Amino acid sequence: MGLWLSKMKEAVPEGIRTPGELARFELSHALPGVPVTVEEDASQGDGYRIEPLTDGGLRLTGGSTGVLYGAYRAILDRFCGEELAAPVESTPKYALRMIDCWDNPDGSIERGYAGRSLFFHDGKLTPDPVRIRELGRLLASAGLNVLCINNVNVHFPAQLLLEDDLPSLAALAEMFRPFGVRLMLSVDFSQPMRSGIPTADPLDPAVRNWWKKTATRVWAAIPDLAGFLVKADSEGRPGPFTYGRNHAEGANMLAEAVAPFGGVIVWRCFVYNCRQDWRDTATDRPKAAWEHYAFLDGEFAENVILQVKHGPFDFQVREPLSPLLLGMKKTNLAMELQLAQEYTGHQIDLYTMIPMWKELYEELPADNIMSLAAVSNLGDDANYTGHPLAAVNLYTFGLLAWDPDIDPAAAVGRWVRLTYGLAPAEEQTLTELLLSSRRIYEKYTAPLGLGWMITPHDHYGPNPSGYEYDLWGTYHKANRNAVGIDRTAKGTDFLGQYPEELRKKYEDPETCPDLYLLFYHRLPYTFRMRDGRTLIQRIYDDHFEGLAETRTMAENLLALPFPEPDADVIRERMDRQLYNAREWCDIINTFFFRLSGIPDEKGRKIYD
Ligand code: GCV
Repeated sequence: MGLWLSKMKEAVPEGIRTPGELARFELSHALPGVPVTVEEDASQGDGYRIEPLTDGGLRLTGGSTGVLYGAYRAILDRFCGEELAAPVESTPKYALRMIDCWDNPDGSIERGYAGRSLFFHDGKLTPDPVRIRELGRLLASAGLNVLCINNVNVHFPAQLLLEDDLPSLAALAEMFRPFGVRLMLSVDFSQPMRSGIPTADPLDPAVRNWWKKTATRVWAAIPDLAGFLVKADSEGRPGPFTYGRNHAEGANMLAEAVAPFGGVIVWRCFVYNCRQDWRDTATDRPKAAWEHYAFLDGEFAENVILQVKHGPFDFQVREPLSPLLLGMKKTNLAMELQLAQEYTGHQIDLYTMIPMWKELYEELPADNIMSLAAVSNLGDDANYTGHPLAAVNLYTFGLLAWDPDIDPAAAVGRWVRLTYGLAPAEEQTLTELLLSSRRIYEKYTAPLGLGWMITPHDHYGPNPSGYEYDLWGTYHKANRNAVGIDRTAKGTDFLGQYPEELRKKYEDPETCPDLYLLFYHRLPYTFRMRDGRTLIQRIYDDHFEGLAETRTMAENLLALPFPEPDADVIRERMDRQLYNAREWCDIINTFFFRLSGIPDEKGRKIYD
């Protein structure tokens, strides 16, 4: 077993049925010679307590899944060289710690950068049990407990998972059961129409009945299915709007069908006009989610969770926290993060996310949400995440979902120590490189919160005006004098969706934090920033610095003694990152120089 479980030498055998059995197996093989007693107490759920005993052994108590999390905690602590001096107790902050795979039945993965699907091949759910057991172990050891295996864009034949292919889904659910991982399924809101019902109207009795019968059949096959995940009325997917119904009516209809079985409906809030005319300046895409959902606060059933992307756009390098996560106090919320590096370097460029996640928590009270979800960065590559160092995002996401107070340096440092047997100074170097990687990527790509200067559709590499005259509502409006969109009360008033304290923090360009400046404001290139630099100079400086820092990062990274095959992959990807960083730096600087005609004060090479 590789990744952060590199020291686990024994594969999980077939035949283990429960998390408790697995906990005992893992402890006996990973900590031979350490006497551990394991006591299960169902009332503790995912929680556990580990007590060091005077004979050098451990007493582990916990819920039926808690003992497994406790076992991994004890094992990984020992692997990190941390001896337990006093009892530790732990329960997760969030009950649902979810990974959402965007895998299609043909084996492709939407926004996948680590190979093909681990689950689907040629239209069928045909996972390799050996890899599923490895994956189960990875997820459980990171504290993750819900896995949605199919794309939220439910393309045919994914619908068959609720029909003829249900037995394969049930078999997969069984494979994951010993790991405490429950499956979730993305469903097609219009699926009743496949059975000859002429509508998918959520208030139509035949539709309601179809979902109830379907849920009964599905939960009979998979009694611990976590629920359904739904992308409705978004980017061409079907949904309640077709029938003049709102999203509470749509979600609650499904919620009623799954409630008798303890299922949840995770309903995504990624709804916006993706056919916008670029000439239309009245519509401002970041406002869309709030406009569709805020007025429905309190209207959703108890077993509905609204899953909100962390920012109001779509996983850009820098976006403010989505206002929905602050404004819907009477609704169950999940925050959706994206481990798949769609806009953040395709698992070619280094991009460690936990510093960004912690920034979100500076404005998000942890209790505002009841679940964390992340779009998967997994695939069938031998190392699971394409870039071996991208696995840090999967592991640290698990730690964050367990405890959002986690210290980013400690989380990344733990992953480094578990993954590679490096000397202490090298561990420190790698930890620091990983922690700095997001800021470096941010510097050489779209500046100061602007976003969207990326190659359309593929989303790798620069194309400053690629989306400027497109349909997706993602415009920067750079001209010869100024750039950005005014989102204050004088402009689109997106900022008006926030509580007053945050409005004040961002509304004045003189005091708005630099890194969000062009998210909220339209400013002339000659605008004087607080550090005395002009806006255009800051754009040039950031890009040159980002490129220089990537070069230094490459030197330091490639000097580390990674084992093969990781060393090879890291070298090859770093070459591509260096190329990408140079393209970004030169193209963005050239773009702004050609528009503004303002030269770099430091006389560096920008292309005329
Ligand atoms: C699964 C963005 C991505 C799409 C993704 C969508 C979503 O638009 O580019 O690939 O679709 O977000 O989150 O639903």
